[in-house]
Amino acid sequence: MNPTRSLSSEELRSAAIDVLKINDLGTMTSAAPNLYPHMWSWDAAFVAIGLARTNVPRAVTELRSLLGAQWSTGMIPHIVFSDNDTGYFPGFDRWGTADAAALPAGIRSSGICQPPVHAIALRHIVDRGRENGGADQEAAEEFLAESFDGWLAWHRWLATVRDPDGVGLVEIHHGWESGFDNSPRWDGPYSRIAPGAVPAYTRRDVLHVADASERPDDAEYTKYLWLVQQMAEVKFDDAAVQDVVDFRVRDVFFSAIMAASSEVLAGLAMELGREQDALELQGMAARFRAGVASTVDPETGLARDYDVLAKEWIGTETVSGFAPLVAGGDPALLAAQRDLLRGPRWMGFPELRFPLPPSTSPTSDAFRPRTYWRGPVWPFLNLLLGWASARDGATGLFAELRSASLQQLSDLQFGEYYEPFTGEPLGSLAQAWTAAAALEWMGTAREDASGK
Ligand code: 9WN
Repeated sequence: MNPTRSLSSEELRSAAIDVLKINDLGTMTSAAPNLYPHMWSWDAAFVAIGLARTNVPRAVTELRSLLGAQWSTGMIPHIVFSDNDTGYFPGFDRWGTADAAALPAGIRSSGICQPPVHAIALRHIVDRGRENGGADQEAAEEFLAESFDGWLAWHRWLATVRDPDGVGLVEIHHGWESGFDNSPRWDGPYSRIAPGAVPAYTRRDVLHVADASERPDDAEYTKYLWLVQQMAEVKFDDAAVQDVVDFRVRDVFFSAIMAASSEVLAGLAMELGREQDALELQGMAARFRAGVASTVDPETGLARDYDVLAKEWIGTETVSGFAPLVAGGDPALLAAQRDLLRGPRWMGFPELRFPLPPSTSPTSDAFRPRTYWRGPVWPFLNLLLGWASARDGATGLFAELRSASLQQLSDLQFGEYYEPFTGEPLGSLAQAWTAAAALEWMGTAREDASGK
């Protein structure tokens, strides 16, 4: 791109569409061309949001493929392996899920999950389908009716198996389940894990990035594999996993997505005339919203995770502290969180290339500007924060996030994550959910910036 010329939105749109085409494996989209040659659960939801802006039936196919991998328990696995099984470790064999009773026949998947963004994606598909009318609307409505029970089973599984005590927080058993793999949020829980013998392995992820130090280190990776091994030993049986696994954390950001998505799914249930299900889902939304709000540290104003095994709060200043903004709820809490987000520890930190929240606050000792979840800016997260802002009428914040995101993404690299001070794209390029975020930002109307 010629830096002296400003980019037209048509150029950005067509580059983003190309990235989704490069990653298109037919009935699923790889998260990235080389580093991640399979379908990831929460990536698929964001990809579907982007695809709904350009091709509603293809967006439907994306979610249909993901739901096709749903376990008989209701869990939606975090990776659905494509046949393209060359470039990613750990692959299906190393996961050991072939022996899991709940794995559907003919499916190759991992045995853990990721945050439930899917109902939000379904809402986008239905809305775009209705806007377009005709065959798009038909495809969207048909998919809504056909898939509703699957999404409901997914939410029920999370609400029971992963929150057995009804505290309104989802318990996770691996940093990968959070989607924030090596975030400093998890340093405490991981520091207490002493892995047993893990069979020798060769990492492949480090071959696909310019600098291996951007990725989690080998000691972290061995712990990741140790947890997989612990779960595989009990064949990924839900009750047994909870007893044996060395990582048990109530993840506040996952819980916030659960709250927001349950509310959205309740709305879709009403449209289908399923009032009982809508009430149940509204109940889940309220419970997880309250759970998220209950974690807020009165001193920092940030929401916190809870380490179940160590019985302690995790207060590291990461972007997950803004979970209430995703969950929605008490207007005073949300207003305070918006002020904090715009303030000097986050979007207002003076040296940022674009005023967008880094994954860890630059004021934190744990901040590392180039290392994965320890500091870089992740574009898909900004889209999620923008969506939640628009939902809550925070049109000012929405417009700020939108404008800065479109500037960031006009480099046409669609980086997995970005260095906060230089704006350099890092990790994988041509990352599918980054391209999808660009398409969705472009599709949303510019909102009146005079709002909250
Ligand atoms: C492990 C695919 C996924 C994202 C996660 C991100 C990263 C995988 C990895 O890539 O995780 O699941 O190998 O690092 O952390 O959020 O879904 O894009």
